[in-house]
Amino acid sequence: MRIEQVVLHRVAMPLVRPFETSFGTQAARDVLLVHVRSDVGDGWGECVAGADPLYSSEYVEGAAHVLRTYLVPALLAQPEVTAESVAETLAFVAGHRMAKAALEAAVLDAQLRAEGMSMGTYFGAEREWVDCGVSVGIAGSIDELLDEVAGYIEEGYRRIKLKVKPGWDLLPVNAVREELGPDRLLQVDANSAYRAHDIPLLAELDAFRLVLIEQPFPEEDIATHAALAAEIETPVCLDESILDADVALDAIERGATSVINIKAGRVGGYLEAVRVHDLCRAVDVSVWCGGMLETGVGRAANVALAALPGFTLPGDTSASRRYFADDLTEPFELGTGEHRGQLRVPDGPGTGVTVRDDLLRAWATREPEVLR
Ligand code: OSB
Ligand code: MG
Repeated sequence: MRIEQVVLHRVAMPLVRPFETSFGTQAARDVLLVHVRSDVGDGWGECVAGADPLYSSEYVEGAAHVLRTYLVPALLAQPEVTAESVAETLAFVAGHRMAKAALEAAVLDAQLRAEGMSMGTYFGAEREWVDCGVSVGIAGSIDELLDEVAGYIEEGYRRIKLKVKPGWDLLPVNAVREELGPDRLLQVDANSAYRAHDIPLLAELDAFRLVLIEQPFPEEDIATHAALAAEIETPVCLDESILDADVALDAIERGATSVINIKAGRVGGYLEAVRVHDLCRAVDVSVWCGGMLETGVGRAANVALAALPGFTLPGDTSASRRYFADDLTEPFELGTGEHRGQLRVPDGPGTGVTVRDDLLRAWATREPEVLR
């Protein structure tokens, strides 16, 4: 295809409840959407960067800046673009994976819509429904946490993930495990909040039969994750550290991770995400689909990715209403009956969802920026 213009949209999406992690509290999402207009039609991609550089070094203003200054001009200069060529064209820019991923996703959406193929089919999806988990923020008290968790179980979620940090770990995890009973899937995510001297404390989590502990230490610190994995029975899972398929293989070989959280934004795009999946599958490492509080645009692509055969654990692929009263697209809703706790993989062309123009306008925080 030939890209005619790229429009950057900025939208404020209030969350149904504030989301607290070890790195901060978020009350709204500052969403950057990339709209590619080409000779074969349009496509949309969502940038998952947060408003502030707290989860990782990327943040939404930085992503918008690198898109308008470097990434979009590089694609506009190409006479012919395919989703498969985007990463190579953008490789001259170091890092900025979330910005690159959003642009690649928009090109892929346009390409697949033109071909009439769904993202699931393109990625190699092998199921029509995916198992859903929910990520539960740090709460004001253990009672509030138990209420929130009970609500999600009632809604059908198949796995609970608790955000933890020093001072909010053993007690809340113990309380939730008691409430859930021994069989429900329970895991924790520390978003890099611990240090090597916390290994003995983290080892106490073994008592709670967790599915995994996600990213206890800083992104760069593969060695301490390997040291923890050697000390505990609970599987160690990496999120922030896994920047691409090569890093994933290295971390696996060093014994730092035995499960991987795959987020397309973090690894620079859905194509690289599929590569991480394929590699993990080849070495028998389970993967699951992470989330970044996506609107329906990013959620649709995540659900398609989560339908690949190596995604053997429920993902952070929650229903739209877990975060938003109204979604930017048709909402994702959990199934019922045998599909309780699952989301259906969209089967329409591209992402299979449509951006609601009325909401895009109503919630816009700036004028759409047209780059050509
Ligand atoms: O570490 O997985 C994470 C949200 C924002 C940034 C990082 C993370 C998260 C979540 C929520 O845990 C995932 C979701 O439900 O979208
Ligand atoms: Mg995480």
